[in-house]
Amino acid sequence: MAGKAKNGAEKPNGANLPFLYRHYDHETLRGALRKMHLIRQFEEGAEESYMRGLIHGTMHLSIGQEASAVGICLGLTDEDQITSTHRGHGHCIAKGADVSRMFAEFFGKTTGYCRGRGGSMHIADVSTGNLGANGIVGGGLPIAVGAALTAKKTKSGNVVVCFFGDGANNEGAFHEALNMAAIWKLPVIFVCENNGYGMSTSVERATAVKNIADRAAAYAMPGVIVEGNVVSDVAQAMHEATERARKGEGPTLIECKTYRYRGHSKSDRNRYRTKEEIEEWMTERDPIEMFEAELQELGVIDMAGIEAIRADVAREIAEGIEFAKESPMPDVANLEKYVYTEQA
Ligand SMILES: Cc1ncc(C[n+]2csc(CCOP(=O)(O)OP(=O)(O)O)c2C)c(N)n1
Ligand SMILES: [Mg+2]
Repeated sequence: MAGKAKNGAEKPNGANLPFLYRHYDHETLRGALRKMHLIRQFEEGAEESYMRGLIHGTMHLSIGQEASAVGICLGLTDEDQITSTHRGHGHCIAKGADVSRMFAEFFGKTTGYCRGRGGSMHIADVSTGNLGANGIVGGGLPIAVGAALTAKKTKSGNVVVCFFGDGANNEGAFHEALNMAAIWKLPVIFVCENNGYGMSTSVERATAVKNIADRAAAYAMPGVIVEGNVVSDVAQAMHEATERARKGEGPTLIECKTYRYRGHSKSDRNRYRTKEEIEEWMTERDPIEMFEAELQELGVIDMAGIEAIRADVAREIAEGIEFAKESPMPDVANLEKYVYTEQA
């Protein structure tokens, strides 16, 4: 099964399968599969709601990248923190967000995570350790370093995960953040979701090094390349990085090679890539299908169990959309409230 895709990703061979089996019980693994379905169906539901005119503005879907969000967050506690990106729905859900409140936020309703003020690109939920999505490419990097400095100074034992895209690796903030995290040995894990493109620009055209993980050498930290669509590979790399961070040995850069099925945002017409390339990822490397096959192979779940998960997730998504539809709109007189520091 070995072979390379256009962005240099190896085809998965399941070599790290035993890792998941050794470290997580069956219920946790079935929960991870459920979360992947929840992310996928949430985004499909959001996409449909957008088409129906229920959501305004734009949104960035991470369909196809679910293994990275779930594999990274699998071993984290609610006290461990993440910073996310403009393509952050999967990160929020993987870290424990409630899809009803997410839909409500997308619909601009008062019951949303930011009372309808933020929308798709600004969901934050400190109660589950989500410090927030960020519309500024690379914007989460310095925030994660600051949060990790807090964790170190307060000796909390928590780690901070910073998700970012391949496009962010050429931002100054990326280099400053990695350097500072390394010299201070901060408990932060930098997770680059390399989906091959920053808008319409391929990684090959924009980045001098072959792998983004190669950048780690300049900041004296491990740089690990993983099959970003294979949950077990992602989770194993993350486990090692987390142990290192909790022991006070400092940061790690993990590069998850992955792919987004949808366009960059709602206005993308996919002119910079071929249909065949998209189809190859969808048919041969779909993270959910591969994880389902892995779990069946391990005897963790059977087809009836998978179907039950899909149906249960569909019910949760339908209820979430209904909740959002029925929730009240914010009052125009209050529009400036809750934008900065006001608490509930
Ligand atoms: C500082 C900054 N520059 C440019 C943009 C416009 N922009 C939004 S998303 C994006 C591409 C980001 O690509 P990548 O980091 O690979 O993430 P992906 O969209 O592939 O998930 C750009 C250029 C921005 N939001 N912020
Ligand atoms: Mg990208």
